[in-house]
Amino acid sequence: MRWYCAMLLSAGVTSLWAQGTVTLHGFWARPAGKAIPSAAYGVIHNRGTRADTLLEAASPQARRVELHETVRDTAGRMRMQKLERLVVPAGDSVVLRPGGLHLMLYELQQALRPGDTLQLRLRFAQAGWQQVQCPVGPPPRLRRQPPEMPHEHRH
Ligand SMILES: [Cu+2]
Repeated sequence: MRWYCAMLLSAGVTSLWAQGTVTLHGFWARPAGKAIPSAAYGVIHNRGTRADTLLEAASPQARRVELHETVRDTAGRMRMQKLERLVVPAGDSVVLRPGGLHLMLYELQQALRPGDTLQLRLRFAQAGWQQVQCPVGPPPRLRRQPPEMPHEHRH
C-alpha cells in the first residue's frame, strides 16, 4: 500500500509542475501621451519543466496590446513587426526590452505619466493569465533608489 501512495503523490507533483510556472520580473512601461502608443518591457521567466507560450496580452488602460519584435529590414532600417506568439523555453527567460521584443499598447485610455502604474495581463498556453503591475517611467535599473534606511544589526 505504501508504494501505491507514493506513486499517487509523485503523480500529483508531476501534474503540478506540468502546468508550467511563469513569473514576470522588472516590468515597466514607457510614458506616453494619450494619442501615442506606449510600450512595456520586462523579463518572462519559465521555472517549469515544459516550454510555455505567450499567446496574447491585454490591459484595462489600452484598447489593444500587441507583441512586437524589432527587425532590421533589407534597407538597414530598424522596424517593428507583430508576433502572434512567443515561446518561453523551460527553465529559461525571455527579455522584452527597448530595441528588441516588446509589448505595444495602442489607444490608451489616458496618458501614462511617470509615477503611474500600468496593469498588464499576459496569457500563456500553460500558465494561463498572469497579471503584472508596470511602473511608468525609466527602466527599474535607472530609477533613483529610495534613501537608504539606517543600518540595523540583528544577531
Ligand atoms: Cu512596437
